[in-house]
Amino acid sequence: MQYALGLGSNIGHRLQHLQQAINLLDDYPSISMLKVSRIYETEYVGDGVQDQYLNACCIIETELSPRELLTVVKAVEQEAGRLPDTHMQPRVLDIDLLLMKDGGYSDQLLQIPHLKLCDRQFVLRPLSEIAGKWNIFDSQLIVDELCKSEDDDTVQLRSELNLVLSTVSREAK
Ligand code: PH2
Ligand code: MG
Ligand code: MG
Repeated sequence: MQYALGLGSNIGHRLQHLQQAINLLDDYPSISMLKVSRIYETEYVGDGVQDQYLNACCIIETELSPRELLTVVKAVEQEAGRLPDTHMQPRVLDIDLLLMKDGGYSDQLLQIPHLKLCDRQFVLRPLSEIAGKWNIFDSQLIVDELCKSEDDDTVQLRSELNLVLSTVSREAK
């Protein structure tokens, strides 16, 4: 099963936190990191005022169920130094389950597609680079159709920043 994940950070060394997320997920035994987007500097969306985020997306391959994967990403957020109860507050690392390549999932705790995916350009911009043709489950839309790349200066490509995929760990798998 392929999942698209969203990564965000707006505290401290943001790039390092995103890279740590990529490394920890890729190192996880039953997860393979397939694709990583470029990095965007994005204005905070939500109530109140917060510092800007760095946002990126990645695609992983795994046999983990959505709930099992949620447990893993929560552990990765914690390992990167995220404090508990920081929902909608500034955080060191946020990892969201955005989309499944073929399907969706819903229970009381978790919904895929992510409920706010369709109106968040800070997610759609990086996501369209690596999953532009993916279907938004239960709708007729694909990611590219929701992504408004032009004229949105709240989401800026930081082309000088890059997330690295470790070839060593990939070849060993
Ligand atoms: N995440 C949020 C709320 N607002 N804004 C930006 N720019 N980037 C985010 O990752 C983000 C946000 C809740 O998860
Ligand atoms: Mg989030
Ligand atoms: Mg989250």
